[in-house]
Amino acid sequence: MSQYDLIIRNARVLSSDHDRLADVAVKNGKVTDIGTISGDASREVDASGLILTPGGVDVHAHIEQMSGMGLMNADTFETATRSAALGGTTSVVSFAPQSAGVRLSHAIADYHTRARRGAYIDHAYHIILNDLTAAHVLDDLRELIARGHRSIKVFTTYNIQLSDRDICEVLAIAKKAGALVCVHAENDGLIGWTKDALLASGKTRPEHHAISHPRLAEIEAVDRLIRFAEFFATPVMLFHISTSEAVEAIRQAKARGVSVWAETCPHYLFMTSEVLKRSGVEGAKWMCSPPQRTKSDQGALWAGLSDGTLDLVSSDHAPYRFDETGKFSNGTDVDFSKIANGLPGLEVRMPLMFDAMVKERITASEFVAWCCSKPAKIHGLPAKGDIQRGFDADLVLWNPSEQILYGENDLSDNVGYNPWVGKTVSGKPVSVLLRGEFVVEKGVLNGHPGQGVWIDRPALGITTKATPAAEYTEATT
Ligand code: DUC
Ligand code: ZN
Ligand code: ZN
Repeated sequence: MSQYDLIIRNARVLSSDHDRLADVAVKNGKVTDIGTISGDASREVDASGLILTPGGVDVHAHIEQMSGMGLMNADTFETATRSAALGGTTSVVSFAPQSAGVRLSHAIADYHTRARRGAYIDHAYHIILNDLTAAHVLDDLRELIARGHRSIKVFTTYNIQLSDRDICEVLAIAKKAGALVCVHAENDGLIGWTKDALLASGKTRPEHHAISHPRLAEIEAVDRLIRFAEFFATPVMLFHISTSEAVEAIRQAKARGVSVWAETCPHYLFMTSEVLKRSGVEGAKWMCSPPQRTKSDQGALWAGLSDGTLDLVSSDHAPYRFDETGKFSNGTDVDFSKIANGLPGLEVRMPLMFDAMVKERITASEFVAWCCSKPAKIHGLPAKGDIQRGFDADLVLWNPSEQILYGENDLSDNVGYNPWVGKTVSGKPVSVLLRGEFVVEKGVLNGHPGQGVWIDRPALGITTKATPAAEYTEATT
């Protein structure tokens, strides 16, 4: 019998702590050895000229989820995760939203059934809360956190927002139970007022969507959530940061020790709001919230990633077809506020960032940190996001000399358009392994729906740090 199941030989191996030519051995789905390996394996792959990275960890993707407008998105677990796998992502955290009349525990059970049937890659869920008065909601929440669902998502806008009072409640519970609270942080009042003013003056096109989400809406809500994180001394993850001012607020918060994490997304790093100005309603393809901003914001986002102010890059995959089932479910002749928000990103996030590495805009260790190891660490995915002994053998073999020219409709999700059409990236994920099995081999999908498993995410350690909030909780308990 062979010593290993698989040895990948002569690859340039990138991990959180090394960049070197090496062999990687896999046994029982785990990385067991890295270096010059003399043992034998049932299968050996010569990876000369290729780059081996950890499988991508995308901790922000909407899959089989109802939008704030009550619209089911276009992807199932099968279509979303096959697309993710083909783009070099092997773990995804999507959302299990609370919905009226359904217990949270049932919502999670329903997602388990769907994902178990369809997912090509490993997965977990953030629990979205929108009504703390629903029966059993807080008991279910505590129970679910204890059972390995250790993150919560709340909104400050989007028709499903919680009040500040309720966000405080969630933060207090999360702190005690060991969960990470993730936030879509934009000020609802500012957005609502601006949107109404634009519509009243006849500014109804997709490009006006960008103006309807003033940068101050993000700045105000980010500032507020930072103060809340400080008050409760519990970690907060700020999703999809888009403005330079928010980056600066997070930088200052981190400098004074606030436990705040932050992500940004490829569509803020590589696009500006100019994309919304295409003729007719074409711009709707790129509409998302917050919207793309300016070149100068892009610079601030890259600088924020480089100095550790921003922690990671997620896709915010939000799939809506460019037709009456998706973007135009309210009709094509409608104002921007009635067009579904979001663009697909699961398949392109890793190649876009890999390309930035090949072009030396970012380093190899930054690529691994932002796309793989930090998302896994911050969101508590054990044994994911790195190439280390004992870690899951979730691996991607890239050919850095191959290029991808994105076309109109060449992604494997169910969205029907590619928002990156016309862009060429250097580096192709030729083979992708999930726990040692080839999900993608030589560019061809080789896995099967249901191959992915749920990732148990143990609760965060409970902090003993003294906090402003403790004064009150101790007095009342
Ligand atoms: N913004 C989000 O916050 N979620 C999904 C889509 C979008 O544009
Ligand atoms: Zn959001
Ligand atoms: Zn989102």
